[in-house]
Amino acid sequence: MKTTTPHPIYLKDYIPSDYLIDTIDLNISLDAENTSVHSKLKIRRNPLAVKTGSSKTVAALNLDGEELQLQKIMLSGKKLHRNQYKISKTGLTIRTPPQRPFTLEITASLNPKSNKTLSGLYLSRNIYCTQCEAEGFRRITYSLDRPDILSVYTTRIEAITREVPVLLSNGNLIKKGRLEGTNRHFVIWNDPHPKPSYLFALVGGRLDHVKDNFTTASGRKVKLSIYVEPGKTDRCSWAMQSLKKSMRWDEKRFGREYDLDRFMIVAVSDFNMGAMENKGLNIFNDKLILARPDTATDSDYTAIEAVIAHEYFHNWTGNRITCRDWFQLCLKEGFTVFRDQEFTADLRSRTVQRIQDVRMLKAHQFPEDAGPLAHPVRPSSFIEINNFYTATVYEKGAELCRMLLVLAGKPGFRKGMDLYFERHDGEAAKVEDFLNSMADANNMDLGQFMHWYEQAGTPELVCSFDYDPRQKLATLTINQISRRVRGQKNNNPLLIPLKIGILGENGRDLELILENGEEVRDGLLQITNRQQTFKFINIPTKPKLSILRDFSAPVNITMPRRVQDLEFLAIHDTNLFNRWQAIQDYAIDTLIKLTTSIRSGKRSAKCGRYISSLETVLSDSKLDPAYRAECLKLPSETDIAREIGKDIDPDAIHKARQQLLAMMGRELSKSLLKVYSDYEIIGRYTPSASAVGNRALRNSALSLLAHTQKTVDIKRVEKHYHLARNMTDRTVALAILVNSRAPAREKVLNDFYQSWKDDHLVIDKWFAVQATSHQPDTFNRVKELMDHSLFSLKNPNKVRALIGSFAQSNPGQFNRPDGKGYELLANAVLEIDKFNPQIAARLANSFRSWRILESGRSQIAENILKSMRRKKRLSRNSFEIISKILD
Ligand code: B3K
Ligand code: ZN
Repeated sequence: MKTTTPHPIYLKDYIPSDYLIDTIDLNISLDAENTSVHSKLKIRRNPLAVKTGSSKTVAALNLDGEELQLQKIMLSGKKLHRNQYKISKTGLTIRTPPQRPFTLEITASLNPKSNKTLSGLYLSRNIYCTQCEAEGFRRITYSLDRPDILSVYTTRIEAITREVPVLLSNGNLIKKGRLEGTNRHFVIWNDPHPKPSYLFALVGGRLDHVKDNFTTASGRKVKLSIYVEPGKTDRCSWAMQSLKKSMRWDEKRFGREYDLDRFMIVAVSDFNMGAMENKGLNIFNDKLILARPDTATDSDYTAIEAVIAHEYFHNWTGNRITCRDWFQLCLKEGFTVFRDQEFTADLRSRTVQRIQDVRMLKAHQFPEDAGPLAHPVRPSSFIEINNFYTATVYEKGAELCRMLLVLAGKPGFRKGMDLYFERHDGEAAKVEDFLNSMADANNMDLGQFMHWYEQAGTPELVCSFDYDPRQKLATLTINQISRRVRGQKNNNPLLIPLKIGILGENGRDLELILENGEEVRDGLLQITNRQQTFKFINIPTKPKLSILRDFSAPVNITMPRRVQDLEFLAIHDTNLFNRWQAIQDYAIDTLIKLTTSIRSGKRSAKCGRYISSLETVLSDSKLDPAYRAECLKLPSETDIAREIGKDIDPDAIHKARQQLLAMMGRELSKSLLKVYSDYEIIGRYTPSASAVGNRALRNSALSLLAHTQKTVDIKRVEKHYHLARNMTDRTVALAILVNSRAPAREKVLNDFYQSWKDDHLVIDKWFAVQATSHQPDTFNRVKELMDHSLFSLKNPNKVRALIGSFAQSNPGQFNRPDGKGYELLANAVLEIDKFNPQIAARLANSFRSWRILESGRSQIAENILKSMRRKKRLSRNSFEIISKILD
């Protein structure tokens, strides 16, 4: 908790550590309330340390440590006197350490049971587990808890055998045994790969596991295990399959093999985020491991596959080459997100994956970049690093890697990546190291590209496209505009790869020949200046422009577009991503018009030919069902608000969207009914791409039909719920009914509850579905559910399912004009902040777009935020978010 106003730290102030720790030997005796940790650190002066003062002065050694009870400290075998060190709330200082290498032995104790921050060592449903990234290791023992200190760890753990039969840590198992004459046992693990402290992990508890093997391309045999709570091994097979697919894919696509004898995954239920890539011992939120057709939905299955891949891929991008400092976080996170996106694209559908990634980027990263929390992909300062695990670092970071792929081509990108590993394996690197490898391997100049990492804000390309029939010339003019972001000095034009296509009358792609006769290969233009003009010759008739194909850069396009053009592209664009984009743009255009007419009190609403253009996609059986399902999804209410940009009335947006959905249900009913009956899957459940796609299409048909509110359509949903043979179909039907006033609403909610009340993961779906209901009783329900015996503010999954869903996925109900939604959120944030600042700060993020709301709501939100900021014992995490949101 902060006592004074916390200060930011700056990238420009980075200095190497004065000391290095070559080895860390830990001896940990587990106990719920009094765990003892003995550590032996081999320390030496860092040859790269920046010399300060006279050459005779020896720098003090400042070790990080929090919430630890120091018991004993010895330096090279001798007990240290009280005046030789200083202890504080944040660490331990050895005033004058020896010049020569020395060992430091420290014994300290800690209380895992009372640790509700879920950082450091804690208990999750009686399982001991750790979370060290970013700065949790300092809550386990005193150390140099920074990513550029790489040490070899040997970890001995002991505990009461009956209570804690399984004891795990990173690396290879060296020894295990019983402690004679006691009821205790021990294990010793050694991780031969030097690693930063944030990758340390330990697990202890009563756990079952499933085993498998993997033989790497070069013949190394790896033992794979997934550990779960007793009785849950029947939900691990998808996770295991996903792991093996990831290991093979990384070998094939990027030539990266696994490097230890074991790879272990442990699933725990109290976890601040999705998962953690600790070396050889990944720890996961159990939501992202456990799956059975009756308990997990298609989205759960695909998320499990992607996150297992993500954490596994970190073994190279993150663990083998780690970050020099936390400002370089995108070096491992953006890069690894890019890698997991590519994995899913290779395994499933590339177009559908791109659509989903772009939808996510626009939903989370674009608003972040447009609002008060905007920061560069490589931030230049922060107060609390845990606040910077953001959509910008992750998702925009991934987009930057993707642009490099577009610029260098697939083989070029691979060459760059290989060079990066050749140069930096085993090191703590910087963004520059990555870019230099890419540039050198491809003989490219990426100087201008570096600005992408340093400048916040989504660039805008203001475009115009003209045609001169006499000269058969099409002219594309592009103005690159960057928003001024507060506190940011530089605002340079960026290097933007812009993929385009020009379509002729018949919808076919025309050759792109520039005035000088040069052909534009793959439709790729490079934008480098503030203004650029491209003239294309031999264009026989008035063409249509398909711009930013495959979303080749994370930018906004502004250009006058007639609905006829959108309609044309929605039906004809040969680039399927852009065809989807045109459908989205057409929908947004329609929804904005509907919203405006609702606000101005007009009754009749029209939606032009948007619905008939959808019909052509819906009934085209040559198109992948998963793709068609994506096209049928309307932009969310938050997407519409983002496009409108100011003076937002969430009620009007909600009504407009509901109106359009009802129109779609009515006008498309014939095709929807056909889809519903054609795409029923009879056989066994599988989460394969095609089965997931078929279910998605069929379920969106079910949902659109239900928007008509006709009894027959609602009855169909009830039947769908009761006949469902998997959780995907069941939750889709449940959500439709909970969103309706159908008499069956309470009955199915109760049925679901009775069936799953003993399953903490499935019951989260029950919380979430109620929190996202559009019905006006939602606020009261959420309030009531917060007191439900199965709800707990201490469990992050519960908080996300109920409060997170309400605040982030239900704008209509959360933004109640009376401000009660805001109050509920503020109280929850303040309560959670007392014991878990990371989760509290994340939740506080939900307020970030308050300024774009209409004045009544924004005034209430502002007052509430101000009163939150005034609270005395606010954590550094929440303080940073709330004060930036208000600035
Ligand atoms: N590296 C972790 C995230 C750690 C978050 C710390 N607050 C999971 C991941 O991105 O792979
Ligand atoms: Zn990651």
